[in-house]
Amino acid sequence: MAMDPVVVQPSLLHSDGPLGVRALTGAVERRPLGDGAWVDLCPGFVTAADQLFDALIESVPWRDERVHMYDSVVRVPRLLAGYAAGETLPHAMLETARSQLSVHYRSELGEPFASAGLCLYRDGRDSVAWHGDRVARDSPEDTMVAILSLGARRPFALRPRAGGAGLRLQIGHGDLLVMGGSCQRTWLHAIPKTARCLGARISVQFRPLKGFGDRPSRPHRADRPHQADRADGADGGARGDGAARGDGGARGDGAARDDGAARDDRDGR
Ligand SMILES: O=C(O)CCC(=O)C(=O)O
Repeated sequence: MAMDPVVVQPSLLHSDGPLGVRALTGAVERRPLGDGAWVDLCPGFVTAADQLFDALIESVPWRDERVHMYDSVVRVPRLLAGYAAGETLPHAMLETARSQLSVHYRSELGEPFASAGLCLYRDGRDSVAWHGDRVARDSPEDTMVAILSLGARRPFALRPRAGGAGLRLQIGHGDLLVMGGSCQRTWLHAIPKTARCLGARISVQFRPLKGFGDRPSRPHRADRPHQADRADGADGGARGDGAARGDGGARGDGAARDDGAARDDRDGR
């Protein structure tokens, strides 16, 4: 598809050496979230991530989607692509990353990662609203979603579904974040809009069959007009945008609070 030029901030991206993935053993930090949910973080999982970012921007058939919402049609505020279980991924490196993740998490997850969903956030106006991933949020089983982040650093916001303080993790170029345990059932996550972020970000979400089936995730009901399609940053971004409070620094700043966001609706379930 014809796509508007995507802004990249090369000076902010650091990725040396050959394109590859680092070993996960000993490199992953787990943060228990409560209610049986956790996140794992592995900064710099992908090496030479610039190459992968550029290749994905060029080669992925990004879709600009619209969703029907009540009596209107709403633009999904990010571009999407999806690869069902068994489909060839758009870059060999993603196959390598998925295999490595499958090996590392096999004993805990009990099965490999299967599908891959991709999001392209063209700039800080693109976002994903608060949600737990479709299907898994209603499943009694624990599961995992492994997310590779490429390009601009964006806050990854999490908050308990039942209410209470959330946290923001700064996820940068080449970083890996894995949501596990009950996270899709008991916690919500979002990529808030931000006025600070000028560059593009790609996320690659690997999901197992357990809790998801073989299809990559699709747009969420949470992507409704007041929540997601206002390009003025006046929704979730402005309410709980850590960047507006200057938390654009070190990754993994789990201490950054998200109290404003806790006032948000329990959207789109
Ligand atoms: O871009 C991300 O890191 C999160 C994407 C996400 O939550 C989703 O597509 O369900």
